Amino acid sequence: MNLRQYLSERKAIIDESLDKLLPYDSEYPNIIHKSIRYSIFSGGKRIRPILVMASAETVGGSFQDVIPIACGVELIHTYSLIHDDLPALDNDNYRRGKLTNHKVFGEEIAILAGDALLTMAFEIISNEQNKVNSHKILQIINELARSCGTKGMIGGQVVDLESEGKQINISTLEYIHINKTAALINASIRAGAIYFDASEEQLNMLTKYAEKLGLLFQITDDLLDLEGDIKKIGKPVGSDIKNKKATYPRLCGIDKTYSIAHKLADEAKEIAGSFGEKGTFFNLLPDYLLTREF
Ligand code: GRG
Repeated sequence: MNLRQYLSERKAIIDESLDKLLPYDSEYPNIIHKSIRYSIFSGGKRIRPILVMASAETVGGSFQDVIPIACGVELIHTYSLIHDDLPALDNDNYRRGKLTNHKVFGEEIAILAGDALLTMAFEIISNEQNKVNSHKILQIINELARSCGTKGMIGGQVVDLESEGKQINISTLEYIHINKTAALINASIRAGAIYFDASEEQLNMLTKYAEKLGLLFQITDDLLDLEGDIKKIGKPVGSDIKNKKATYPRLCGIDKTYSIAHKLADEAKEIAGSFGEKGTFFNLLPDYLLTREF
């Protein structure tokens, strides 16, 4: 498998599906649809939706069937980015190489665009009820909702905020990463598998994999914020330092952070190995994350 080609083909499928699912700029009230489309089509990697599709295939399903769930996950992710960039939170001017949503549309519209994306995600996913057993869709909605709530992304974000400028220990840092970043990644991976009736054993393995991958993803994000190339990551480096964020490099130093990241990647690959041929993408992804430039 050529991973870069695979990622770019899958991203194109998601981009096309999002384009079909979202209201056009021309639809009334135009400003909110412009704002939503501005952030959705600003060049995200689509990692989470790709994970939904890949996990469906890992348990023997077809990726086409989970595209609406995959798109829903990207809407949730984009909502979190728009809100995270707001002046009340990170107050960032750039994201994915473009001005942040509130810089273009104003804070009021940016807040509403985030709210709309979160609710539209569940509207789109619940539309799928006709296709499969509604019990599965309900379980997916339940897990996704949990992953974005106070026991997931929001919980992680709150502890992240409370930790700014403070000396925290490694278990608090892990709590932040596991909830702020890994929870949605975990729910994405589980969603694709749940849709295709994965066994308890398969789900347990995928969950263990997702936990490693989610932490690895955030650690590589922290490293990019410190050492990345502004042109490639699309936003100024050093924003974690500016916002006095708790990160692995700040707590453990760069060398130790790299060794933690490599250990997580090895553990994730070992788990992916148990899926055999069908787990090829999951097997290649950790090393790709270790060397990613954006
Ligand atoms: C709901 C306000 C609010 C916040 C929740 C998820 C989150 C917490 C904030 C978003 C900012 C952030 C640094 C999140 C950590 C997860 C992460 C590494 C996001 C970037 O994800 P990528 O690299 O982004 O997949 P692209 O641009 O490729 O979609």
